Amino acid sequence: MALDVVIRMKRKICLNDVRAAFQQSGYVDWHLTPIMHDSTEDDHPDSDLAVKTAPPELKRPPLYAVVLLNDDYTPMDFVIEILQEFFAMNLDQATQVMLTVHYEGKGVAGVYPRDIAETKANQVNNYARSQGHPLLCQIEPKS
Ligand code: TYC
Repeated sequence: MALDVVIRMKRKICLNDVRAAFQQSGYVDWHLTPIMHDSTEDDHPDSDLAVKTAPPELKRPPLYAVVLLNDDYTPMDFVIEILQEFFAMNLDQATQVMLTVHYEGKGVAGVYPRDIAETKANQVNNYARSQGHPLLCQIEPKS
């Protein structure tokens, strides 16, 4: 097999390893920007080359706040239950956030990468609707 073909295959295998490791990590929203830093056949057409791959550059995903909005009808206990069930707060934390929403109009239930924030907000809205409450949950880019 020609040397350049071997080099391309090795490079592909390295990248696939990196991708596989990230898929296995379960972290959904990391942006992977691998930098190819190989010596290539263009640099040294006939030499016996080792393949060197730079470590991947990782960027933190943009974060979004999941925000609860106040209304006049949703019972306070229901909001506290939501904060405990969907945002893993204890009773004191949940009560504090509920009161912030009640007195200030809105409050942050949690901060997550976009996909997770959207999922949480949808879950909260669907659950509130299923129980007959008008509670509104939305996401906002974290400032
Ligand atoms: N204002 C509501 C009441 O007085 C309570 C409430 C709190 C509603 C937070 C929504 O996101 C909310 N029953």
